[in-house]
Amino acid sequence: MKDMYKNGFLNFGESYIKHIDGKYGNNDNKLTADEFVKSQLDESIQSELSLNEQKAMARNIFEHLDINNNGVADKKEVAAMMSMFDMSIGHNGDKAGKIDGKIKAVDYNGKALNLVKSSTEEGGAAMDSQMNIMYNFLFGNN
Ligand SMILES: [Ca+2]
Ligand SMILES: [Ca+2]
Repeated sequence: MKDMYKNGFLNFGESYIKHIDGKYGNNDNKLTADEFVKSQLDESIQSELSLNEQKAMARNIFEHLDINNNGVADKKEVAAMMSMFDMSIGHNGDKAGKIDGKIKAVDYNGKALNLVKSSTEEGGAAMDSQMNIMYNFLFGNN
């Protein structure tokens, strides 16, 4: 069960990075902050925000996404964030087997921004700790 869940999100993370890096980046299979920000500006639907606000928000999301702070989001980090959102909307992993084909990077991008939109300093800290919990749950401590 846990492996199916984990692999579903890992596959998603891999295709997410491929999609974003291929469309907005240099196609080296590494997702940087700049590439992520570009994708968010293009694919998100937060039109009521100014461009600078959207950029700042996307950068903020990336900082949470990049758990080990190496400047690159890898598939495990994307998997941890995706599973965190999955938990928060109450799927509890029962749809893990289907997640790969059914959720597109575009949907995920919109969702990510919506969830972070109202976040405060405490919201950001809570997100970091949730990300760490999910990461450790899926991949252990290393
Ligand atoms: Ca890249
Ligand atoms: Ca990283």
